[in-house]
Amino acid sequence: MPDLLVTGGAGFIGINLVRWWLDRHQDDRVVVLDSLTYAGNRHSLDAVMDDGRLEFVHGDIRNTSLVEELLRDRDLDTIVHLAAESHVDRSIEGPDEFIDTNVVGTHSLLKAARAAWQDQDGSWRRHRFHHVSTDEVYGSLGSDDPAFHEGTRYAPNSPYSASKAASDHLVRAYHHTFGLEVTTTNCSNNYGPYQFPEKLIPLMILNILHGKPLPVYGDGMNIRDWLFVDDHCLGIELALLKGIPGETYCIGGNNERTNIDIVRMLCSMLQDRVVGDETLRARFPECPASRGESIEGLITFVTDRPGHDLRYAIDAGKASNDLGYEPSENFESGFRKTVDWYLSNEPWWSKVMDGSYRDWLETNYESR
Ligand code: NAD
Ligand code: TDX
Repeated sequence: MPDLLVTGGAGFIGINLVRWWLDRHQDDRVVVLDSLTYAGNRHSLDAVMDDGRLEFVHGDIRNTSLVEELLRDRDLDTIVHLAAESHVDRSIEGPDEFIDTNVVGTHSLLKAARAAWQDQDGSWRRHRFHHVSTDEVYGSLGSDDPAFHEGTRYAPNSPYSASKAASDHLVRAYHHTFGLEVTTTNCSNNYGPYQFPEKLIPLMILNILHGKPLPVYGDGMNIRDWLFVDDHCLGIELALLKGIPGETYCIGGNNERTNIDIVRMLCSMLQDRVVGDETLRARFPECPASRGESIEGLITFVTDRPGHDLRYAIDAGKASNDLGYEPSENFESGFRKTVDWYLSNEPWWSKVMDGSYRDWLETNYESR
């Protein structure tokens, strides 16, 4: 069975994947490599840290010799590469970090993998490099266009998606030229526990609870295909266990919704929850529902994101046929689980947002 290096394992999808993997693969070890940017939170792994099979390394994927050393010393045969700068709006404000981490960082990781896994005579040890990418590399769909699939032409529109597209091409090139055994998954918008509250769903949940405006970009009619994070973890697991080196797999949730529908759905769900729960009304006095007012009144249409892609949708037919992938979470249940998680985990999001984890880290971890 594989022993994994999970890059970006202290981020949203990484935390969920580490938990998913350790639960289902009793004989495997997992090493998390994460540089703990604003989006990384080592404490999110606390619940699984006692498991002797998990090790956390505070370090950067751009440190090629560190990665090579980890792969050799820990005898790791699989990389699941999640580490990235992941927020589109930040890539518009400042693209440099996206090129450094997503492009240069991925290349650094590929070099380390090759150095550790390829012998002097050119032969390879057993290995797999799995690259986690996004549907955004395919650009934007019109309302009636067929969904993205593995053969869709790349047409990235933001500095974020362009940096992810570049990383996909580097991964492909290392397979084609050097024989590195790679698989890539391109997935749609994830949601679920531990997502940093800058992304649409957690941002809206927390703004609702605190009675802050709900900023909807443009007319709110942009469409995303929402994927519950556990279904994404299943897709990654299947690609690792059954995927063919050199292949890419599109992973989606079969849940296309407009942004305004998502926001209204969260308003309605939390309206019912807060009105019907005295404890929530006491915890969140600034939420309009705590004063008997409508949460929807917080919806505020704001200037659109520059270059805002209209629609993403995934055709996961290949993953379904070749890997047996089927998303299991339906939209309503996934949303309910997510809202429940944020209501039950205030210590997590309040610390993430006020940066107190970061202060703690600076005094407790040496950077590599
Ligand atoms: P995230 O921003 O929540 O987490 C990223 C993690 O990477 C953080 O823990 C951060 O500290 C770490 N990191 C950043 N730079 C690093 C570096 N140089 N070295 C080591 N670690 C570093 O991101 P996420 O939402 O968990 O996304 C994970 C991956 O999945 C990304 O590659 C992203 O492009 C891709 N993806 C995400 C979504 C989504 O909806 N969230 C959808 C499709 C694809
Ligand atoms: O405040 C907001 N208001 C708003 O209307 C925010 C933060 C977002 N939006 C819109 C923009 C998008 O149409 O909601 C949609 C979702 O936005 P994000 O959560 O920022 O996600 P998106 O830009 O679609 O990208 C996400 O999915 C693909 C992830 O952040 C990427 O990492 C992933 O590759």
